[in-house]
Amino acid sequence: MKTALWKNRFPPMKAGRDMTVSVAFDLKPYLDEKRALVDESLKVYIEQTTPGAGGRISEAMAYSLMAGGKRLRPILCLAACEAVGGNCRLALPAAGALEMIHTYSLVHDDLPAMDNDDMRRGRPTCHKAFDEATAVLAGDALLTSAFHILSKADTRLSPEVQMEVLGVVSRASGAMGMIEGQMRDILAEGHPLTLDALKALHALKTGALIGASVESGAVVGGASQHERHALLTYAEKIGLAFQVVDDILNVEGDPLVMGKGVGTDEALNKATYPALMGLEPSRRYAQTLTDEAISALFPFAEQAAPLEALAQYVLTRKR
Ligand code: GRG
Repeated sequence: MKTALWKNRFPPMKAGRDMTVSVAFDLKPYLDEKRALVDESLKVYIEQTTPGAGGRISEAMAYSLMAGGKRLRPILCLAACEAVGGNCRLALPAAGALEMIHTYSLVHDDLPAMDNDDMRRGRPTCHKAFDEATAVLAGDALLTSAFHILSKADTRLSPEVQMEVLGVVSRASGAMGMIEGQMRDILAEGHPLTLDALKALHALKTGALIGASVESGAVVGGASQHERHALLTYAEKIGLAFQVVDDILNVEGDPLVMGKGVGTDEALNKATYPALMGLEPSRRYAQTLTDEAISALFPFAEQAAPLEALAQYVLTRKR
């Protein structure tokens, strides 16, 4: 992985005249360290939330959860916590819960009633490896286990902070966020969408959970309102960039690297950024969104180096 170069910006003056002090930030060891932390916690959370359950349901949950996802949402959560000066270990329950919710959405999205996909994270989808009923239940269990983890009393955090995180995550994953986005996506099938409608759909479908990842980390880290607002702007921009890149990868990505099929959007005649704007304008748009996300990190100086590198990662990812 390339070394991300973080620039300590002074307030922007005129274009091309911003003073910078460069600090090298190597994202790969950071990602490796945080992924290991998240994976370790997730194994514990599955065990904690499935005692008494039959082996099949915890097996199906673990099958999808431990299948090698990028862990982008939990790592954003930990990085946001650190950007505001918090201890990222305190954000691990929120980070794990967000990955469980994300994985549930993938398991359900892959079902025949939705996208009917055979491959996910480089292996057969949950309903292919088990069966449809088990996949429905495994998704349900991942979602409810996530809230179980969030609701466990944690003496290291105040009850107010825990309640705030519960509110942030439940809003983003429910009918005010991801579910409404998915509903709009389904309703849009066979209907042309305007670019604004597409952006609004994605702000809900994928943006809401990415926003909640950053926001919950910020809350655990003790962010001020000003810091929380700046981080929400960052999250909004990278959430949209994530989706634009996802659409581009669906056109020109390598299915072997991505662990899932490509060309599916065009086959289904789906509204996507490349379809509505063209491929090259979509690339430029993703770059602009990334630049805007990074600008929003200005108040955090060096502490936001991982968030800046993560924004670049979202832009340049190949899977
Ligand atoms: C509640 C059923 C339901 C769906 C919610 C998020 C979502 C809507 C559906 C997921 C399907 C999908 C392919 C969405 C497009 C963008 C996306 C979320 C891709 C997968 O996220 P990555 O790339 O995946 O972070 P990994 O596997 O790395 O975690």
